[in-house]
Amino acid sequence: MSRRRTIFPEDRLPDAAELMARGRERARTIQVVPGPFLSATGAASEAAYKRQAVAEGRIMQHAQIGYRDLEKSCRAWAEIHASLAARGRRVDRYGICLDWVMGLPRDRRKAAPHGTGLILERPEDFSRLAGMAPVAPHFGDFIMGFPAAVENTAAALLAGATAIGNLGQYFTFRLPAWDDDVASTAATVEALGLIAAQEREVLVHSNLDDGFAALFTDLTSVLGLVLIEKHMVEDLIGAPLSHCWGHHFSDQVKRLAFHLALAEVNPTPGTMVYGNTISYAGGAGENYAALAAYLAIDIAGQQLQPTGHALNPVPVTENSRIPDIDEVIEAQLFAGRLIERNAAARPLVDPAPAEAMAADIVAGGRRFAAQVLAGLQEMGVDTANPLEMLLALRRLGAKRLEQDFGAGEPDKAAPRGRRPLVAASLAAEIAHVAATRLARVPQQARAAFAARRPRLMVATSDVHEHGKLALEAVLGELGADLIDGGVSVDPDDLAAAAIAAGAEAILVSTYNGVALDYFSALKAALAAEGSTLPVLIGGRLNQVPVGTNTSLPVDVSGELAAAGALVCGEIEGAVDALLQALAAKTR
Ligand code: B12
Repeated sequence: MSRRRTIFPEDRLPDAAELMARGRERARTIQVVPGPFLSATGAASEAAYKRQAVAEGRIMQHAQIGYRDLEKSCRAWAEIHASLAARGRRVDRYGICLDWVMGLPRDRRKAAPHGTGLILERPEDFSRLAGMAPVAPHFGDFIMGFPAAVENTAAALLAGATAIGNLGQYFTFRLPAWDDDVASTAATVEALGLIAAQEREVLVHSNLDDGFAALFTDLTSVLGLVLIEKHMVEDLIGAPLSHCWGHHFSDQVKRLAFHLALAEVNPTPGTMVYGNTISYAGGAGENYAALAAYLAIDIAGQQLQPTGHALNPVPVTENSRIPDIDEVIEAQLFAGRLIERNAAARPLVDPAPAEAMAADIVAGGRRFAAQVLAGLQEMGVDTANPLEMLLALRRLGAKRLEQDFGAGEPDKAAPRGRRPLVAASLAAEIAHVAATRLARVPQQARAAFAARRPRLMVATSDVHEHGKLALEAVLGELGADLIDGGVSVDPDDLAAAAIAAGAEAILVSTYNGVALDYFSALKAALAAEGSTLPVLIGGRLNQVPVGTNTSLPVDVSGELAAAGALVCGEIEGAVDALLQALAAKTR
């Protein structure tokens, strides 16, 4: 088989030029319709507004909202703006947290398992939401990168959005029961064509952490991807590309260094720098410390090298549930005050260590990008064709891209077979979680587990993979025979794979607020094959109750246990649960 065939087994792929032309054709009738934000500010686009704020030396703020209930989301849109204005502060932009079913074609949404986010049923709903206050509407999650990319992008433009995404999600997100990545890619290329043909400047937004940044072990790979995305979106399609990043950037020097590196390679104004959400692991007080720690760096970053990124103060409740409106307001007030209080601290910041690291990130990033492009060409991928480029990157995935093209020197002991030039913080953080959890497993249980050596399949129901990685590290250390069940796996596929692989139990890590539906479907699929394999489940075990539209999902641990799941709050809980379940099976 030719090397091209290993990536593209299809005889024919959709024609990228035709798709872009179709997007351009749509732009004859679909152009940005200014809403309250553009009208009130008089800016031609959010990019222009950002450039103006940079010129004034003003640091902008971003809030993330999107409750299942549209009425509540509209209320949030108006209330957050009004509360801040009443205190003399400003929220510049809102990111809308849409539900994952929004990525599916409209007629497939009802039947798919719903998460916890907002569902905008009709194009008018986009405009209604954006009409609630003069704040820049940023439609990111589940707009682009999915089969519904064209209809969603059109609705966002008509609602006055001039920053639309989220290209990062294209690379890693899989929608439930949707395997047609060619259709998703074709729709994305057409939507990008529609954006490129807008009369106003419309930023294509890409959240790097939603994509491969959550999985790369080297920050040079992340920056290399920025360069490759720019090649695809700006050079090949002709739309301006804006980057967001931050969830996984916990190390403060690396956070500042990445900011400086990104500024060097992408002069297009950034959408927002995301909060360091993975540092939220405690209660409100502890999370406020995490919030202050990353905001201080992001403020220093904007003082040293303004990029137009709005700061994103994540409410301190976000690790336990979706934050409520008053909690979003509190976090915004906190950020506004911190920006003010830190204004005079600029001379105290010595950027030298971050600048040196930024130079390494840029140099390594350029090497990674060049190696990826050369490697793809060698495989027979047309690197001047945006559809082939997108699809090849998605299909190769983060692990292979880094293994084959990473900028670091080969090193068999390193996770991707290469020593990272500037190691991403995440691997160390997952190793820390695993070590802490492992230390809590009693000696007796360790011995029993090692002697039993159970064959276990570990999988996730959605994109959240860190719980799975930590779980695998602990169970592997304890001597389990692990089988990778995959990420974002549909329950029927997981049941079939576990039975085929001879697994003795299945461990599911789930976060998207689908725990009960997922477990029920998995149990039914196992039963249909006559299997009673034990299923352990952990992560965020909540769900929006059926028949309600509540914006705060409720805990379903009790229902899960009653339905027969082995519910695990923490990793160490899995050890005893497994030993007992397997002993009961043997009896
Ligand atoms: C990192 C993160 C992401 C990353 C994931 C990157 C990746 N590739 O893994 C990114 C940025 C991509 C992301 C995306 C989204 N996310 Co997110 N994300 C998080 C975050 C910050 C951390 C979760 C995590 O990995 N923790 C690290 C693990 C190791 O720790 P832990 O969760 O405490 O887990 C412990 C135990 O639970 C146990 N465990 C976990 N699983 C299992 C399983 C078993 C069997 C056992 C025994 C134990 C076990 O292990 C750990 C140690 O003991 C949380 C908020 C938070 N701070 O917790 C939100 C959060 C989970 N995300 C959320 C949402 C809504 C989303 C999106 C849908 C947002 C959107 N609209 O786009 C998308 C998902 C899209 C999709 N296709 O699925 C929500 C879920 C809401 C809910 N259910 O109520 C949360 C809670 C944030 C929030 N408050 O809104 N996210």
